[in-house]
Amino acid sequence: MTTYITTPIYYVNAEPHLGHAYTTIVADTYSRFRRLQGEKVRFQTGTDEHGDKIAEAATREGLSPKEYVDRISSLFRETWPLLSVVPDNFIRTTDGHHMDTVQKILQQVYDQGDIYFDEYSGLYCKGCERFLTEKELVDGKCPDHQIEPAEISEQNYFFRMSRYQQQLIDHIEANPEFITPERYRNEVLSFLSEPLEDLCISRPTSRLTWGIPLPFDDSFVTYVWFDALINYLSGLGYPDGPEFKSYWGEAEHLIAKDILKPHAIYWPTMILSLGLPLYKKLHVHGYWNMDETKMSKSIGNVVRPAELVEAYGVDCLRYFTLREMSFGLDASFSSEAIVARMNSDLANDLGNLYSRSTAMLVKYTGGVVPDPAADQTADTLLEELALSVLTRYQEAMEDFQFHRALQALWELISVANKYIVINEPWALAKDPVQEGRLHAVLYNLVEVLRLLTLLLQPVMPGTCARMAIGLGLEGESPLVTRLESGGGWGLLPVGTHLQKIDALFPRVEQKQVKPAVQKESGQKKKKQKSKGQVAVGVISFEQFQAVELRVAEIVAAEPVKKSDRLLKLTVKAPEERVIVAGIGEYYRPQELLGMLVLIVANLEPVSLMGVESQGMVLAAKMEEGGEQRLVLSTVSGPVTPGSRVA
Ligand code: ME8
Repeated sequence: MTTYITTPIYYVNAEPHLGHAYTTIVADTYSRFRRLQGEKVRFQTGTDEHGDKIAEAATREGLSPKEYVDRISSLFRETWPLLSVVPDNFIRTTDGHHMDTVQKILQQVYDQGDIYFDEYSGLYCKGCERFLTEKELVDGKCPDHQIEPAEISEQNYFFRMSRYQQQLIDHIEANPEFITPERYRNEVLSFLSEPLEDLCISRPTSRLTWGIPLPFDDSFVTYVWFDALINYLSGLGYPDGPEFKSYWGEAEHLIAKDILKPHAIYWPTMILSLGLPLYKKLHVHGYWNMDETKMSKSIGNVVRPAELVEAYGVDCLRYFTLREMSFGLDASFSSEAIVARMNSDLANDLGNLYSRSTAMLVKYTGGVVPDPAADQTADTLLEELALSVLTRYQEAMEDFQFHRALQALWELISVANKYIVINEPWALAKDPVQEGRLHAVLYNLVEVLRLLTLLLQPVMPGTCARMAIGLGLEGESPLVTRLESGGGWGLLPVGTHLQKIDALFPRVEQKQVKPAVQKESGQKKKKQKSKGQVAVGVISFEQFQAVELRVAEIVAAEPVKKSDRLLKLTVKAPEERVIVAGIGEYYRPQELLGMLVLIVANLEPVSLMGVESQGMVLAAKMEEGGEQRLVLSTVSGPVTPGSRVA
């Protein structure tokens, strides 16, 4: 089996933003998923570098078009590794072989009589780089660019698109999966229910020189869409390249709804004119919006992928975009939304399942995967669910329903977390008679983790590589890289040694600091009755910045009278102050001396058991075997007390 997946080639009139990142992450995820299924995959992206808009952008920057396109194209190319996106081919429409292919195709279509010369006047939208019909306008303006199109009258070359209209309708009707989701298929069929006009495919060089000259008339350059769409063929070495032969029949294009018409109408009619088989599928997604408005470079309301990766980490960003957007519909971006998903789905659900399960294995079996065979309990809950999730996940991924695939995996995560609570491994561990049962419970948990490592790999490759190491499997192990060998139950070998890895989602823990801090402050505590629960909420960056964290050296420590829990610490940060900390059950005063800890330095003082506390010490709260523990957060390395923590 083979897959050829493409993204649009992006215009280089502006830098990449989240919209471009999303499409490209989807294509990368899909190609990784197909590889998981053992398929041969080719994933292509690239940049679209000719046309009015690019020439204008270059002029604005005071650069030649070539200098300008080289610069922006490399910004796109350099963005993809930051997003763990690994294309097999990055095509540029200024590549020599692409330009040759466009000219060859133009000549072929011209020779067979599908291109003719004519006078034309129409409404031209610079933003879309095409003539619009009256029907497409809203209040006289292009709905996508909010500008009135210009009335242009000139002689040009036309492609006989109308000749292929019926053939295209027949194909769409006979192949319900050709354009998905269905609403876009219906939109295209509705558009095709009216007679199709021919497509103007040239621009006179008097108006535009930044394009590929028509091979049969060099006073014209090729219309940018006719040039750009051909990238899907030229990138395969059409017509003679071996890649063309292996991949063209499997082509799946991925776009947003803004460029539906060029892909669902211009392109298939061009392919039919060339006498080639049509592409297999067109997958159409909606827009990322900011406050209800499409994120777009012309409006300027964009968020940059590199900044998002810096703030949230690459795998969190990939997970968020795929989980948050229902493929085909619009979605809204906000930092609140991404932090909420990180806190609940990643840190709480997945992160906790991983850390609790592996910690219990370390504690009860020395980190060695135990043999579940001795257990006689009829306990097929996790196994049955895992196998049903596996099927649902595969179907959803094949259908580009990434949010559904992830929902299915999170159902398994949620049930596995409950399985821990129901089976209480810490209680089983206290009873030697229950050893077989304990081993079965622990085995089931790490087997769920292995399956998750396999299935999440297309979405969060970096995290899954670490999860695989933690499970004692090599990154390339067929148990976590191939559905054929790993997509079953009970496959993790007994006796595998787990390895220690850092927390899966450390950034999220950082963001949880604030609510946890509030809870310990003494004032908030009265309101929060539920003991032992970490409050998880969303805070703004400003709120986070308002918290002054400092390194402090503990210079004295003693118990607070009449309290087992509270210790009175004298710290230097750099001035001396007293902080009362609820760590008496976990630390003896003398072992704290000289320790460099982290404190919140700007809390309002509170009185605890008659002692005034000027701040708070940070500690990690752990739950193990139903017991709670606090571990002070310390600093290693030469740090001066009082240094601020950024
Ligand atoms: O149209 N939400 O290039 P382009 C989701 N060069 N996706 C978005 C988005 C948003 N707000 N904004 C952009 C072109 N995209 C042509 C394509 S292909 C032969 C030529 C993504 O730079 C989405 O994939 O305007 C959309 O289709 C594409 O960027 C448009 O990129």
